[in-house]
Amino acid sequence: MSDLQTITETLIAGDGDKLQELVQAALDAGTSAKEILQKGLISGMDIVGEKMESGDMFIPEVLMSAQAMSTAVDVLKPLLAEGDSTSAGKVLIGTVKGDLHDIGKNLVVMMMESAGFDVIDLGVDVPPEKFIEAIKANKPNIVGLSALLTTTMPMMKKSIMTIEESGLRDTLKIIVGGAPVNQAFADEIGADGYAADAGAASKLAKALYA
Ligand code: B12
Repeated sequence: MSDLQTITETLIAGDGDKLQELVQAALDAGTSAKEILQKGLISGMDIVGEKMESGDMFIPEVLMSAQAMSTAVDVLKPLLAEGDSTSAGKVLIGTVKGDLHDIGKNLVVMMMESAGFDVIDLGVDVPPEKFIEAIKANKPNIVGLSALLTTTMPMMKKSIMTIEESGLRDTLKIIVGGAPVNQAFADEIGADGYAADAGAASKLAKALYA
């Protein structure tokens, strides 16, 4: 089995300590942080999702994989940083109300920070009113909304509408993302942009703020 396959298997098994060791060993052997993230970890979470859907894995096991993923990302974090920090602007981000998924959002935060953005992370299950309060308090240039469930996608629309109704829409750009989200949905709900992954998200934020 290749290093990346072993990483994927260990992520699925939810063994965080072993996973950290394997990630470090792969780095030491010369595999790039990006490759480990994409081909070892994110592809592993996709398999976890499939197993969850088919009933072969249950929530506690999925949570163990999610926690293992976070510890592995901690090892990769310093190496994934893009490096050119030109004080890009301020980003406010959160997973919308009703949705507790944050692994992808946390990766977006990491890439944005490493691209030089000042990021305020509101966490998960963020109601529209909390976005409004935080926009008033922090005056971000960009607001990022994350959703991983088809049932919480409408909450993205609600959040955008609430921002509009509060008269704050013209002061910022809104970007959206998460596995079930796509460009067509982003257009439909009036977002300014959509990105499929964390790297694309930070490029999009730069393009919109420039
Ligand atoms: C881990 C996980 C969980 C964990 C979450 C732990 C955590 N701390 O996040 C737990 C166990 C809590 C969980 C719970 C549930 N989950 Co879940 N979960 C997953 C799983 C396996 C992986 C998600 C993940 O982390 N992917 C890896 C990251 C890196 O990818 P990502 O999130 O897509 O993020 C990337 C991009 O989308 C993008 N991005 C993300 N956010 C943003 C934001 C912006 C602004 C931008 C620009 C880009 C961007 O960049 C990211 C990085 O590249 C997925 C399956 C899957 N393959 O998606 C199911 C999945 C999302 N879950 C699912 C379900 C059904 C649930 C539950 C309802 C299960 C239940 N019966 O209770 C609950 C809901 C809880 C809730 N209210 O949120 C379904 C959703 C189905 C659907 N159509 O809606 C999925 C698809 C599994 C499946 N195949 O059935 N889950």
